[in-house]
Amino acid sequence: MKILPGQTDIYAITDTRLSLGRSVAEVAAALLGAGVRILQYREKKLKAGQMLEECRVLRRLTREAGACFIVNDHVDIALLVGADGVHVGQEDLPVAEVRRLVGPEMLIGLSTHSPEQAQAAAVAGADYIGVGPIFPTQTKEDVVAPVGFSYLDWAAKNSALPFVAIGGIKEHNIGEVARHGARCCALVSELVGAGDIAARVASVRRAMQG
Ligand code: 3NM
Repeated sequence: MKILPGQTDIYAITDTRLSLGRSVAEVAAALLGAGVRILQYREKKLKAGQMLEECRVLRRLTREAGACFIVNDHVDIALLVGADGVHVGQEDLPVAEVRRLVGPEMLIGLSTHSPEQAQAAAVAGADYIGVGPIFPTQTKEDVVAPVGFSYLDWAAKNSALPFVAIGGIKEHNIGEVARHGARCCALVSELVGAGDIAARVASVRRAMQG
């Protein structure tokens, strides 16, 4: 089901390496059971065949939960499993070319790190953007320097597209991110690395509101 950042508060992203030995299916089921409505599959170190199998499972789980399923980077896998969207970075296939492959319906998300990139994303036809990294993060390799709140403040005022704040967002700082205008936050390690994922989703949500 297509759901955009801004229509929901939490955007969860998988990373099996941070999941305390649990499978991606187990983690996804816990996140969806806790009411997460956008789930992105992001596994950087696996072979395409294994990614396809895992994405088939996550597609079924997200469909049953009425959630939105996004695949990171791999347009081919997104198409094969009938994902709701694909998310790309600045150095992946350009958004306009991804659009030619996926057609008009599939959501395209683009990671951006500056106002210039946000404006270009809108021109290129992205449906939403990532705004980050807000804080330092260990989760993404080759990540750019944190943009702090300056780019987030710009996005909150000026972004033509729905946006999701990302990068180092935790229960203890998400309230501040929300106060800077983020209506949707993406979290990786804080959610998939929690012993009790349902409890963590609930406490993160409370912290975001309050
Ligand atoms: N993209 P965590 S930061 C996947 O700035 C990703 O575009 C980023 O992981 C960006 O919540 C990031 O564990 C990693 O810090 C976020």
